[in-house]
Amino acid sequence: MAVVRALMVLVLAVATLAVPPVFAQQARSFTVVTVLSGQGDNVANVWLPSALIVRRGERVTLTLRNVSPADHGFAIDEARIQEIVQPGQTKTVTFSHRTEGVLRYYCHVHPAHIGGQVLVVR
Ligand SMILES: [Cu+2]
Repeated sequence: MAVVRALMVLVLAVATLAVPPVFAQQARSFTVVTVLSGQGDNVANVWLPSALIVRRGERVTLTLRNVSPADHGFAIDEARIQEIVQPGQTKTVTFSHRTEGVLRYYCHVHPAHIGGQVLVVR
């Protein structure tokens, strides 16, 4: 009986080792919002959050929301994304990036509009 039990434990241990580790999820979603930040002469439009971290190769969905009173752009050159989001509206974009690196996102309508970065990691 002890031999059978030991054999079962051994089989379970081997089976556990044979199961591949759980890899990172294959899709990731974020909501990115453009807001007015600051007061008086120091008001600026900002896309928030200013940094997103994704894994290379995974499918990334960004929901772009514009809660400011003017049209704003959202562009990521490496992902060939260039959208205009109107006030109060939402747009969704998806991309996947195969290599590690930093992708800049920015408003292509207003050079002073503060964007951010997508950090693509292994
Ligand atoms: Cu803008």
